[in-house]
Amino acid sequence: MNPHLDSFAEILDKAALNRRAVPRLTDAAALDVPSAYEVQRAVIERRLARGESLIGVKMGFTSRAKMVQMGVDDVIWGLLTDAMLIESHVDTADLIHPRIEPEIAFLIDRPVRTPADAVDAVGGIAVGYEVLDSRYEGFSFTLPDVIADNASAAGFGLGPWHRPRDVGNVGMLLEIDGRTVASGSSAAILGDPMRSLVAAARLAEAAGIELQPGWVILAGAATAAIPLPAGTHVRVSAAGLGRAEVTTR
Ligand code: 0L1
Ligand code: MG
Repeated sequence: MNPHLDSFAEILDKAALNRRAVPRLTDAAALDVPSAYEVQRAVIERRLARGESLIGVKMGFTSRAKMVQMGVDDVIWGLLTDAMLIESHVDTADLIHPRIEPEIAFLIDRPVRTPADAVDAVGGIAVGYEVLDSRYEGFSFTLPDVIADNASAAGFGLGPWHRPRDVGNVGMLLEIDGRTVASGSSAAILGDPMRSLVAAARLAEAAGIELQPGWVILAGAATAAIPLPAGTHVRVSAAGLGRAEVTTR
């Protein structure tokens, strides 16, 4: 790998490990989207070298509002490792400036080699949440910056899996300490979260990665991401899918 790109991966990996935000990479150097994905991959390789394993992917910029905000017309993705899976607690001291958002998640139960395989490969659907934590100062980035930073992925949690069903337009809520702080419809996710799954399969094919049985695909958020303070109880829910909960310390 280009040593220049590898040094970017080192900066982002250290930022996450040290919980210290860094300036945007693009403040100091040019970075295009393909190179940014190389940096992302090198960040993940560092995690895998520490014993983590890949367990899925997360889709980003899946709402029209976020695409317009970033001036892009396509989704991005990041990779999920087992160390990112949150069971019931998250320690905000392990993170820089975390945010949380409600997600629809798909469980893959057979290999997905092309986008045509995606829909039939879904073995389960759940409501979940994603904890975002940009490694950049001020949670501020350009498109290549955020791609390099693994699409701000930090953690995620899941509610119970349900048999595949239509989740094209289900109401979703994000509550903190019993107060609704955001609400929306799964239709905010590319019009139907299933489209995000197909997009994940397209990006996977382009990257030469096969989506594996057992992998989780976080399709995207139905609402804006909300800052995640310590000492709170968060609940996300989606009509017909139940809920997922997390407590922060
Ligand atoms: O998961 C997402 O849609 C977010 C992608 C990265 C941008 C951000 O951190 O808001
Ligand atoms: Mg997300």
